[in-house]
Amino acid sequence: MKINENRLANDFNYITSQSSTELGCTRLSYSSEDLKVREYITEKLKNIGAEITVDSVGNIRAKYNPANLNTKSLLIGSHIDTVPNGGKYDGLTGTLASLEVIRVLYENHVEIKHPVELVIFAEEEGSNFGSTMIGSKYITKKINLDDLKKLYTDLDQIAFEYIRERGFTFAPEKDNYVDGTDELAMIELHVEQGGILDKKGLSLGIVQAIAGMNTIQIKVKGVSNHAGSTPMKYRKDSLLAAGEMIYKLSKLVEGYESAVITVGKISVSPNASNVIAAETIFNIDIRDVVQENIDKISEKAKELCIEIAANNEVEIEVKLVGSSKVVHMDESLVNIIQDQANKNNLSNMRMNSGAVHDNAMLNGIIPTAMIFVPSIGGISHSPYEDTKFTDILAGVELLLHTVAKIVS
Ligand code: HGY
Ligand code: MN
Ligand code: MN
Repeated sequence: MKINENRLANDFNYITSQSSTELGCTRLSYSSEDLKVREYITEKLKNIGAEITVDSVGNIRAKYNPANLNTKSLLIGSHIDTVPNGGKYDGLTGTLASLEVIRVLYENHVEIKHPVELVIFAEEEGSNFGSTMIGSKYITKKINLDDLKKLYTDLDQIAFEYIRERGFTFAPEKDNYVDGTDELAMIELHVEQGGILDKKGLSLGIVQAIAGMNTIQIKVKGVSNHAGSTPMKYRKDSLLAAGEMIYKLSKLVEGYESAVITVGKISVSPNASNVIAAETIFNIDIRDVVQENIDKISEKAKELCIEIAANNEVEIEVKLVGSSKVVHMDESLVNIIQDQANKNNLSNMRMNSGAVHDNAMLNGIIPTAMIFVPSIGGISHSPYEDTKFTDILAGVELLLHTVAKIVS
C-alpha cells in the first residue's frame, strides 16, 4: 500500500489557499473558506462511498464501510479551522493524513473488520467564540445548546445564532454523538507545535498526556473620561487595572515545571487614545499536564484580578468560558503506534502535548492516541509554522499502517 504523495501535496496546496488573509492561514469555522474546504474533502470521501453526516455545530463524520459492517468504527481525523494568521499545518495535517489513509485503503481493497471514520471537528481553535474545541465538546455531549447561547463572537453575536445563520440546522436529537456505542478508538495525527522533536532530530512523537486548560474571561469596568482634563487620582481606568493584572498573572506560574499562562486576546472600549478606557475585556489561558496545578493557578488568577480591581476602584466580572481536563492516552494504542514506528524505522519518543486537541474530549469515552510530526523551530499558531513534507509523509504512512493493523 502506497500513499499518493502528489495527491496529498495537491490537497495541502488547495486547502491552504483557502484563507481570508495573505499573511498565514485564516480559515475560521463557518467562514466561506471553511465551507469550501468542507465541500472539497467530503466530495472526495463521497466518491469512494463514505457515508457523510454533519451535526448541529458542523462536525463532519465520514464513515468508510465498504462491507457494511456493523462493528465499531476506528475514528481518525482532526480539525480544519485555524487561528487568525495561523499556520498551514495545525489540524489540517491530521485531517488530510486521515483522508489519504481512507483513500489508500479503498484503492487497495483492503478487507477491514471495522469501518474507518474520518472526523473533522468544528471550531477546534475557538477563534469565533473564544472557547476551544466546541465541536469535540458538543459531539461528546460536554456542551449543549444552552452553552452555545452563553458564548459570543467579538461583535457580541450569540454563538448558537452565528452557527445557525451559516447554514447548520440545530437538531440535537438527530446528531451522531461519540458515546462509545459505535466507536472503537480514535487516533489523531497532528503537528507537535513545540520544538522538542525538531531539536532532538526525531521523526515522530507519540503522545502520553494532553494538557488541560481553563479559559477565564475578565471584564474590567471603569469610567470613561477625558484623557487631558481628568487628574490621575480621579480616574477609574479599566485598561490600567487590566495591565497590572496581565503583568502579575504572568508571575503566577513561576516555580511550576510545565504550567503556562497567556493573555493573547484583549478588547478595549471605546479604544480611543484620548479617552480613559471604560471597559477592558481579556481572556486568560491557563494550562498544565498536572490537573491540580490548573485548578490552583486558576483560583489564584481570579483572586489576583479581583484584588487589583478593588485597589483601582473598578468593577470586575470573572467568567470561565472554556475548560478541559488533563487526559492520558491509551497505553495499548500508544504501544501499537510505537511498535509500528519502530518497524517503519522512524526515530520517535513519548511526550506530552502542551496544546489541547479534540481527541482529548473523546478520551475517557473511547481509547485515544496521538501521533506528532515535528514543527520546525517549534513555531505554531503563526504564519511561520512549518513541517517538512517528508516528515508528514512518514507520519501518514505510520497512520496508514497503524489503522490497517487495527481494522484488518
Ligand atoms: O489552543 C490549542 O492548544 C489548540 O491549538 N486549539
Ligand atoms: Mn490543532
Ligand atoms: Mn491550534
